[in-house]
This record gives sequence, C-alpha cells and structure tokens, in this order.
Amino acid sequence: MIRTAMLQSLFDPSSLASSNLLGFALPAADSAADANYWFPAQASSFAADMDALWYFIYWVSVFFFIGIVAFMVLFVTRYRRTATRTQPERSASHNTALELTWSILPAFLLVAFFYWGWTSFLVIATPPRDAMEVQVGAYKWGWNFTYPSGHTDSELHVPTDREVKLIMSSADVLHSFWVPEFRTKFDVVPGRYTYLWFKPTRVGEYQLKCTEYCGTGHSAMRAKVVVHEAGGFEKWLEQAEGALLTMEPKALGELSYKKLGCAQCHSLDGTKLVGPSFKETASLWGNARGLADGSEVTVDENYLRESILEPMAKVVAGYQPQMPVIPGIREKQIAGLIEYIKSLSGPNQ
Ligand SMILES: [Cu+2]
Repeated sequence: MIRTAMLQSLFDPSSLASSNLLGFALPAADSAADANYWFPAQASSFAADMDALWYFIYWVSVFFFIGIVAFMVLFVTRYRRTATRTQPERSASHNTALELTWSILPAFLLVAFFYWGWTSFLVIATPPRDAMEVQVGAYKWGWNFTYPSGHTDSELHVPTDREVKLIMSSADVLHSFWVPEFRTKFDVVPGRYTYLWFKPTRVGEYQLKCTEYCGTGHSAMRAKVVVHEAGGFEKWLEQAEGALLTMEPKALGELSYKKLGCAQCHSLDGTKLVGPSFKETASLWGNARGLADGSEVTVDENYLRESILEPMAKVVAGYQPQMPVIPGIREKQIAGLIEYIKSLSGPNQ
C-alpha cells in the first residue's frame, strides 16, 4: 500500500520495533503486536494500520512540539530585557517567503493525516459481503448476541481469521460497542440498526465495553469476547446448543440466568437492582404481587413466562419499565428459568 511505503520511508518501522525506543514501537503494517505502553494487543485486521496512523501523528506532534518549544526558549533567552537592552529589537512586520513556507508545508501534513484517516475509515465502515453475521442487542446494562443458528448468548464468540459483521440495536438508550483490541467502535442506537465489522486475528479472550455513558450501571456494561482458533467456534456453538437440549430444567435455568443477562438486573439474594430480586419473586410464589398500574398479579408460571416474553406487560410496583425482550430465547430456557426462580425459595435457600 502507498501509505505503508510512505510511512516506511519516513520512519523505519522494523528498526524501531526491534529497538523498542522508549516503548514507543512502531509496528509494521501486517504485524499483530503485543500490548505496549500506549495500546492493548492488536487483535483485528485493521489494528496495525490504526496504530501506525496514531504513531505517525504522534511523532509529527513530538517533532513540532520540541521544535516550537526550543525556538521559544531560544528567543525568550536571547532577546530578553537586560540592563543594557531596555528597548525592543526592531522586527520586520512580515516576511512573505517565511509565511508561505509555514502555511504550505503543514498543509501537506494535514492532507496526509486526512488521506490516511479517510482511507482507513472507508475500510472500517464497509463490512464485507460474506461476513458471518451476529445480531447484537444492548440494554441497560448488558449485551446479548444471537448467532446465525439462532443461539443467543451473553458472550460474543467468533472464529479467528473470519470477517464478522455485527448488526446492532439497543432496547433503551444509546450504548456503544467497543473492543479495544479490535480498534473499532460504534454506537448502538435504539430504534435503528447500526453495523460494525472486524476480522479477528489473534486467538484469546477480550473484553467488550460500553463507551457511551448510559446510566448508573454503565461501568458494569461489559461482556466477554472470545476469539476461537480454527474449528473452535463451531465446537463451542455445538456445545452451547447441546446444553439446551440435554440439561435438566433447573440447571438450564441457572445457566440461562447467567448467559442471557438476567443477572445484570435481578439479584438472587434479595438485593434490589434494576428489577426485583428473583428471591423476592420466589418468596411470593402463589401469592399476589403489586404492579405499577395499581393492579395485582398472582406469581406463578404463567406470570413469569409472560414477563420474560413481554417484559412491559406487567411492571412490578416500584420499578421502571426497562426490561428488554430477550432475542432468540427458547421455550426450554423459559421453562428452565421458571424452575430455577421457583427453587430460590426452597428449603435449601
Ligand atoms: Cu451502555
């Protein structure tokens, strides 16, 4: 690529990377560098390019910072007021050649920043057609991911060296999808779909963070991202789906409680979070529960099933109508969750 060649002629990345000058290594464009002082590890196909652009702007800024400060100190010292020099030096009101130089040369640099940034942005903003598609749901305060097979999970699992396109939407407010190691980030907006793509290049576990302040639970709005080695993703998906078929209901309910994001808002120990604690729900089994609209409902299987499928139908008194619909939830998971919640008031709780 032209940009890379241009950069390599400006700074020799291989010598810098190997000498690791003060830890500010400049990675070669096709490398997958480890974490360093400035950046986490590079784990996607455009991470190296993104970092190289950052280092380019960084070193240009360092050059001008040092140059400007050095001249400033020189002039301040050299032309300072002294006992023998009490009047200001005479100075030219302007110098056309100098002014043209300091305007035109930096303009070329700005165009270089723009060109590099723009062409990189085009790559990041254009998802490849044959990418694997994953639906992403964001809500206060968690994430869910629905895979092409229909499986929904609270963790993002992807195969390595395969383009992945995320089709994202929010159930409530603005959120933002960010995995620092992938060097890409995009807002997740209620009422519309936004897209983000990446090609993971490094097997490992990463953390997805929400980067749009979205309320009190914002800092806890994280999810595990797993990049599998070749074949590992299919194996993981098969296992996760197999678990749905073979697990006994209560155990499946406990797993779903963690996997589907219920745990973000419903505690098991009576603590009031965004939604009522499941312990409280269980303790009311067979009895009436007060709703936000002043009516009452009997806590039983039908009430729980309705609340999972249609969270706004019966909002418990004292809580905000905030729960999102869980995409792709299976009947078996609903039955499991009901059994699990029921069990929380049992003798061994
Ligand atoms: Cu958020």
